Amino acid sequence: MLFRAAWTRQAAPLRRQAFAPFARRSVTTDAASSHAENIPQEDDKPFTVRLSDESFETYEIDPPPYTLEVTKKQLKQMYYDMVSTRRMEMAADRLYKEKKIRGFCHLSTGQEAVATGIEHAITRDDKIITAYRCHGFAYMRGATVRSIIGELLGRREGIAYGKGGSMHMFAPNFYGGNGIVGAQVPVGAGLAFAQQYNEEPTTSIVLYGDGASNQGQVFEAFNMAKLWNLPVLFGCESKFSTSFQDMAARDDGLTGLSF
Ligand SMILES: Cc1ncc(C[n+]2csc(CCOP(=O)(O)OP(=O)(O)O)c2C)c(N)n1
Ligand SMILES: [Mg+2]
Repeated sequence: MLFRAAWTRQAAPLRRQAFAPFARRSVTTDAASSHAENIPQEDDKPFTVRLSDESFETYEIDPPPYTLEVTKKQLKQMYYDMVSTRRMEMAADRLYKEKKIRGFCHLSTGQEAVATGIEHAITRDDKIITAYRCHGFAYMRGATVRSIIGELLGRREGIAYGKGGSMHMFAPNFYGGNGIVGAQVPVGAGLAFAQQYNEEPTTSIVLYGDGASNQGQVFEAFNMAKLWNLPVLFGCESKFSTSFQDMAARDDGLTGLSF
């Protein structure tokens, strides 16, 4: 009993914040379509990166700025984060194939830029919720690689004490890791509602896959978020080349709202 009480008080294994939150909000794009001139020698001197005109497709909304200020130090940190996430996922891949990870193992190989880019554009006080492909988000929100791999192996050192596995990882201001396709979207709208209700100057980032994008609860969450003007950003992670203009037009047609 004493042992159990001591164990439940054990702090979740989290990384110390690896980087200071950026003062400016920034976006990233692939290297081939972005362009930078007058790159300074110094690591911490900002310079301007110009994104390609094709970086954003929008529907009844202005695109974000096509230029961003960034330093070499920030770009190196982002690269480090993406490579660390990839290596962690490749290690998990190996352990799964060796049958050391049992049950589910949803990897985000190739999607590292999503978790990394989002984390570098928000603050630690903003909230993130996603579906089951969550290892990269847990890592970027502060979980150690050891605690993520430990979770996959069902170990007590895991970020959810070995009880959650691949789909159920949590960290401060990271609300999982959710296994029911689409269910995290209304929960995310609820997080944003709480932020608005408590007058917190923060935003919720709510991610879902293309597989959830036709669900009723997802449209209901969009609808309520717009009606209540909730501080929320919904993001669809699609591995297919679905036209987001088509999706936005469909959402508009169904809900009568423009986003
Ligand atoms: C409500 C519900 N229906 C079905 C499933 C089974 N299921 C697991 S993953 C998946 C596909 C989801 O695709 P997507 O959201 O695009 O995520 P991706 O795997 O492509 O990242 C389905 C249907 C589920 N987990 N929950
Ligand atoms: Mg998908």
